[in-house]
Amino acid sequence: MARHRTAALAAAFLAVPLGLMGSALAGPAAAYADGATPVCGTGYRMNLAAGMPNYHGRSGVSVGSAEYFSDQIPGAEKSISGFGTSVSVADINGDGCNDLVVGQPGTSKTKGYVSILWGNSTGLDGSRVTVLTGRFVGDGFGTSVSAVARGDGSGITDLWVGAPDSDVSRVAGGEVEHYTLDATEPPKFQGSIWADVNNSGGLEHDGGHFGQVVQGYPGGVVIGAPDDTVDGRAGAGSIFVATQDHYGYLDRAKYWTQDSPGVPGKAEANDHFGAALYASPNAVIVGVPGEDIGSLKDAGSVQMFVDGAPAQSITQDTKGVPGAVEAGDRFGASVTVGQWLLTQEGFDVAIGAPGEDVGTVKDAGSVTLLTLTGANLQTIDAAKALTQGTGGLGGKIEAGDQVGAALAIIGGDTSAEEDMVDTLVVGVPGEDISGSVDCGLITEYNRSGRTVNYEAERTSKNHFGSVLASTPYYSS
Ligand SMILES: [Ca+2]
Ligand SMILES: [Ca+2]
Ligand SMILES: [Ca+2]
Ligand SMILES: [Ca+2]
Repeated sequence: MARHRTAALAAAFLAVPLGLMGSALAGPAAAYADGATPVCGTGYRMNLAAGMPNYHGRSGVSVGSAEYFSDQIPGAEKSISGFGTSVSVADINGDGCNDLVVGQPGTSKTKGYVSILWGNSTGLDGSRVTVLTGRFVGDGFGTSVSAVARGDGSGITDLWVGAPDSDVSRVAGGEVEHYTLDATEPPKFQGSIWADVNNSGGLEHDGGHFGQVVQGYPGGVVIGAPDDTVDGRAGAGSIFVATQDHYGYLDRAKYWTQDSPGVPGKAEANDHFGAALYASPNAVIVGVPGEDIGSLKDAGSVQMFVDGAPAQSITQDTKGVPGAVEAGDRFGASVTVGQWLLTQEGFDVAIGAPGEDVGTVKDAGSVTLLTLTGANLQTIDAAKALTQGTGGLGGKIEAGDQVGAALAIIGGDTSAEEDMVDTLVVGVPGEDISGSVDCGLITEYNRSGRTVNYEAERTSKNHFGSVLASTPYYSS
């Protein structure tokens, strides 16, 4: 039986009218109207959303050609910033239009919130929002969100919400709240998950921040505690991989660190194993951006898991991987997987290294594409490094751009079958544009060589592109 502690939790649900949504800002709006045929309605798709948690005094999200700010949304919490700290896209109510989940974790003095904005044929529905409220002040509820269709024909979407500063068990030990959603309201709270969920073997540590990162997949969830202490080594990090039973309860959970049997490397202070996650039913990829390699601090690595077992660790020194291991690369700060980014019908992994120096340009950042093959995805069949400028991505190479700080995939047209081509979305939150420092940029890449750039308002320190979410595209 799942170790879900349900009784004490009283999440508040709120559905209120939305009157002011959809007013776009002046200036260059992010417009996602190019490319694939829209999922929902004409001229509109919401396969990509960007969170803007620190948008010159406001906070909001960018979707399609519109931007939505918390102070415009009746029912959203206006007194606190951080709306858009996390975002997730899924068709929650099954009407064919993608819906948007937005986390707003609050501060040490406020509760966190998660808002569900409903999609319709022209954008996001202006008439209602559904709000989930964290239990306690200062628990960081909404720091991470992941909404994923269970994919078993039940019509249920599982929503996982991280509250990594929760003190319920240990100070900032963290927890994850599990909800289920479908075509009816309100969302149903299923339970809280702690570090020792289902006797996984995990321990609850002060400051472990379980739930700082959460990634659902059809039939399960992977939870990162990137600041977890492992054998006294603070910030080494851990992950939990849990599957769901027929009823959706967690029935198996495994706790992994770099000290777990079969995992290469060693758990060391400030590795931050679990700071980035990719999850599918067969493969889990864990970013370890704080991994030191030899004397090179924070060079970074990623750890593969295939069919529930540890597989290879990859660094920039792994044979077949472009580039070289250098201090501060933070390789593995982001990770995702797409189809035909590099190779037809390949398992193509994209790994961000936002601290990569390009030539002498510090922290310009890069993304590494790898096609992995073999039963345990142990063979690197093809590889490519992406940078700005002539390196395949839009924009120029400049210091502090932090290319690859965030990554997302827009799924290609599945009716193309083996010819399906996904699009990689790369966040460049440190991009300077026309004298605006760190206003940020999102750039799309796919193998056709087409690059498309999206900007938000050209205001310094917007860091547009630091938070991304997308969902596979399916042709009708
Ligand atoms: Ca929907
Ligand atoms: Ca390590
Ligand atoms: Ca490097
Ligand atoms: Ca640049």
